[in-house]
Amino acid sequence: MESTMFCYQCQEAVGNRGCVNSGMCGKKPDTSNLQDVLVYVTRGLAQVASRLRAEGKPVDAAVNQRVASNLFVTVTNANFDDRAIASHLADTVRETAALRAQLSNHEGLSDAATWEPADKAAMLAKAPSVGVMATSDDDIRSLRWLLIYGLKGMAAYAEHARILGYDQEEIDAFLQEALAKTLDDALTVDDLIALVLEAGKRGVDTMALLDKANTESYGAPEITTVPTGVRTNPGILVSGHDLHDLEMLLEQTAGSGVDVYTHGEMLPAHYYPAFKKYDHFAGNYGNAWWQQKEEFEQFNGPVFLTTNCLVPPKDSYRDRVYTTGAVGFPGCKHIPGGLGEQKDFSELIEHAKHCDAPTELEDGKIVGGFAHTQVLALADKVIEAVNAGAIKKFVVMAGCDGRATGRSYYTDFAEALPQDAVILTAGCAKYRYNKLELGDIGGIPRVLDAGQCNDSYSLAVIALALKDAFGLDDVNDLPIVYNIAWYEQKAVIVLLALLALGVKNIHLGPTLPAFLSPNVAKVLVENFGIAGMGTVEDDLDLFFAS
Ligand code: FSO
Ligand code: SF4
Repeated sequence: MESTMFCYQCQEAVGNRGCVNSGMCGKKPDTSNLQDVLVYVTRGLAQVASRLRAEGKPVDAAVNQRVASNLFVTVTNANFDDRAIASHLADTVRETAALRAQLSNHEGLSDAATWEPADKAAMLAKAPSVGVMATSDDDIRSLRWLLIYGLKGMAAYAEHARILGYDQEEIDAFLQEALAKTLDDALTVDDLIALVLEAGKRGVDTMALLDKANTESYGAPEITTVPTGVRTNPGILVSGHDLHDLEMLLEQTAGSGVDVYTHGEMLPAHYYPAFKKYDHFAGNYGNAWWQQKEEFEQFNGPVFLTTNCLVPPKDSYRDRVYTTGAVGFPGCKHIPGGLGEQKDFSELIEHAKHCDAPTELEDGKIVGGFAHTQVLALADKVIEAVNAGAIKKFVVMAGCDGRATGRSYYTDFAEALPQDAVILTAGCAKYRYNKLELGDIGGIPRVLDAGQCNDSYSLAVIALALKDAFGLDDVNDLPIVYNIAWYEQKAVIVLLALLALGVKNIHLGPTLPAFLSPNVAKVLVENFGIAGMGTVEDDLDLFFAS
């Protein structure tokens, strides 16, 4: 059958090669193709902006936001709405033309920076010549898209920080320069490897910026017990990663008789002091993103997606799904509001008032809030437990969850860990084991959840602090092993950031990315000891051999 699209950016790529007829995620060919073209013109805009900087001219903050938000729109499970994507595309082309006019030197500008499509048909027709398969060399293609996917993750985190009023010109300038370089056919494999590693360093900076934005806005996460049961009021379920959206919704629902629950990656919002004052912030409902079809159905009230991961909704509850920001789905109500603007949730709140209370899925609790400030406050206790031999090893099991059946490995692995091992986690990967009764070691829980996927940064801060506390020269000498699950492009920047921090021997599962060519995979294996996932037994032997 003839291919109508090509996408291999996430862990669900068909056959671990690529989705060619339609996405496992539900993305249709037109959507995928429009996303490829949106990325292409964004690379063009980035080239013009980088040229302007090189000419010593200032680049408006709106350009930084445009580049980052366009990339965010193309992250897996964010936007399925062709109309929205085509409109971002047309706006970008127009803004690029305006910016181009400020350039003194137009020589060598790429097609991406100058192309102006007449309509949507022209956009779609462009896709095959600008998407993944437009690069013929296996290794250049692999590195180019590894870089672009890492930049998508970085862009998403930069956007979260920007929304809270935090940005860094150096981060945006690098992001755009690196994007522009993906248009340069003169770059060699070595040049691209250097850029990918540089992206990792900038990924650390971006996550540090977001950590600062989150903690200065909402306080440092604290150890918190989050209920997983339901109350009797109608509710609104908030998913995704955007804390500012949640804050605005909590403000507007106060006193309305509507409770607010978190889903998936929004769970860690409960750990922030600023959100504890809302009595109607009721708890966490359900599990990781991929279980939403059943869970949204049973929630009965409106569901609000602030970022990915959205699964194409069933007809039975589609009218209850509201999106905002980078997220979109045809037929779902999109709540507008840009940087610094208040969003109006009155329609969503009115909708909730006419819905039944959520159906109870469970009635337990999840304990979390072990971001770096909290763990470092317990440092003496942790160091004592390590010195006394009560804690033999920390196992970093951060990352993403997903539908692949092989991911039951992570539950089995967590259950089979020796009793003197502590799990450090962040991201939605934790739902594979955060409701198990794994106990504690001298009062230190055996699952320490730092927060969302971006809070993997916290785990790195903890590791670096422990390295200093134990007087070690190398972070790899710590009793820490890395068994990470990945799904989409934010996990790519997290991985590159860990590599930039010098972390070696990371095990990545449930499959290695389809976008790694054999040679690029070899570079990662030889230089960083990256390995895939084995069986629970083999991996336990490997990790606990010494
Ligand atoms: Fe999960 Fe989705 Fe947070 Fe990702 S909800 S999978 S890496 O978007 O971002 O961890
Ligand atoms: Fe396939 Fe993932 Fe791309 Fe969706 S995002 S089309 S599942 S590779």
